Amino acid sequence: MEPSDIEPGAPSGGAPTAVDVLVVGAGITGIYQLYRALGAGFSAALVEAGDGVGGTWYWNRYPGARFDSESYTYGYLFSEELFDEWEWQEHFAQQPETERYLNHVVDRFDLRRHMRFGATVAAATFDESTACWTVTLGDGREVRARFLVAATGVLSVPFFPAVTGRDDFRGEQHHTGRWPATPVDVAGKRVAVIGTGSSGVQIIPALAETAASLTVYQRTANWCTPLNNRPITAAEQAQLRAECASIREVLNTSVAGFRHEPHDRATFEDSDAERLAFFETMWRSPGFAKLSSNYTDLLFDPAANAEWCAFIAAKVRSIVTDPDTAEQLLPRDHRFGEKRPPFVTGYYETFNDPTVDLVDLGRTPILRITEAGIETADGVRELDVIVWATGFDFGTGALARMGIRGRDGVALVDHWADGPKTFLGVQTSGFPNLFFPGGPHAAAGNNPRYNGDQVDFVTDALVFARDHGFDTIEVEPEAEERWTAMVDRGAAAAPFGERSYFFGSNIPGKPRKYLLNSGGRPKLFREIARVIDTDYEAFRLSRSSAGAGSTA
Ligand code: NA7
Repeated sequence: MEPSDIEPGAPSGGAPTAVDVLVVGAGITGIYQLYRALGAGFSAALVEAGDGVGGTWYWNRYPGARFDSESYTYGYLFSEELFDEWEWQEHFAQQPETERYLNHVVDRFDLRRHMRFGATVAAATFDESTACWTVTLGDGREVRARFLVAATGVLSVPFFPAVTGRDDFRGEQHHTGRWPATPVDVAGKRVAVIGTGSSGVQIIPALAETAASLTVYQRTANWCTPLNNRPITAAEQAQLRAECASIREVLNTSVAGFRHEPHDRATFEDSDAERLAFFETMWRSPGFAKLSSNYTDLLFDPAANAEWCAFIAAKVRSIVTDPDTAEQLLPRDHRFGEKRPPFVTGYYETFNDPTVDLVDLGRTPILRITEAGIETADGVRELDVIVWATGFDFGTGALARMGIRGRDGVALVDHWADGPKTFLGVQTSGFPNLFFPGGPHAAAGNNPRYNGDQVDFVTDALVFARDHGFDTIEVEPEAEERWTAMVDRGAAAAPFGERSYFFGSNIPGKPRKYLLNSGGRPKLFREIARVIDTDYEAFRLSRSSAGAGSTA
């Protein structure tokens, strides 16, 4: 096989390039997959649509963007030296720090020379006679790869609602998921934010600091609780280093990929006073601890959930001085945890700023975007900047846009017309040698931990195929049906409701199918162990007529 000649900024055109493993996407999953593939002795290359490293942490560079998983639980665990040498500045790092970290990883492990930026996949076709993928890039250049690993992420295709007149607006408009690299200066400007999901509630306080006015267009309120971020002290840095091995052990085995201790009591086992004190502790706890360390019945007993929601509502009413605004900021349509809960810093306080207004789209829906601003039944609000914090085509969005065709020319979008079908969230039948770690049916918790598990599995599978002289590896339809049925069955019991984007419900026309792994990480571990114990029984391994080992 030929080594990769893909270099950053390489000119377009030229002879096809051949590699064993082509990774798509330079996000946290793709970087790790490239590292593992090279480490396992494959020739490998990575193509990335953006002009730099980071994936989610490249595109979502909006003011206020930051982790809501603890920095040291989100970063890589594969190298103790890396863990030791990188000092996260905050418990929940801001986007620029994460982007710096990922660039550091790429350079430290000498991965950049295998990457090509500004390279969008336009089509990917499996050639049955050679058992190779031909990947056509946006500039027409082709790459042939034995194995194609789409590490394209679940939150990488921004969603714009079909609002009339979006192109008529004369001011600036940006989606949070495609924020420009050149800073957007909102000082003294009239700004609108549409959407109050995790991205909206992060950007709103940040923009309010300098904008002349900020209008928040909210369709549905969310149960927001404090992130409780703070700098990591020198003593904490030392402790993190000292505990590296145990942190890794906890994260590599924990159900959701977090370090938070689960609680051991149910809501009504405590007296009212004890419960109030516990909720105060939860309110002051970091990020997702409010889910993972809360009462054991929080997500399963509606009465228990209502207690926590009443506590949050009382907090919101105590923070937001205008009672009408406070009521509008309280969800009426879902319980805590039924949608992915956002974690905030100064969000509710922002609405006490006289330059910030909340527009309840339930009362006054957006009629259209005009040249001057946003029109509702109350008239046109003139604006200089519109921010679309309206989410993503979750789970399948990127895979559906890559023009993927497998055996017999079948398109992935047709195979998945009724929703994704996968085994382990890494492969689908009829698409040999295609893997998508970090895609649909993958995570249900701290993403890099699940995605890392999947990358490790994919790498092991590639090594197994190579070492046994096979050049094609393809999941059996029965295994795919079993895993997909498990996901669908578990979806009924999942805490997330059907209005959550985890069911695709935010995208008009998208099948309402559960897009996470409802079996959680333990199920993933069990199935991976079974695959390995049975010498990959769930997969069909074969040799192409052209013979194993040749991609050229
Ligand atoms: P989300 O969580 O999908 O939030 C999107 C927001 O946009 C949400 O408030 C939506 O309201 C709102 N939205 C969507 N369509 C419309 C229309 N047509 N009109 C008005 N408002 C609309 O995306 P985020 O980017 O905030 O977060 C995605 C993930 O990124 C997050 O979970 C983290 O993992 C990081 P709705 O609630 O649907 O009424």
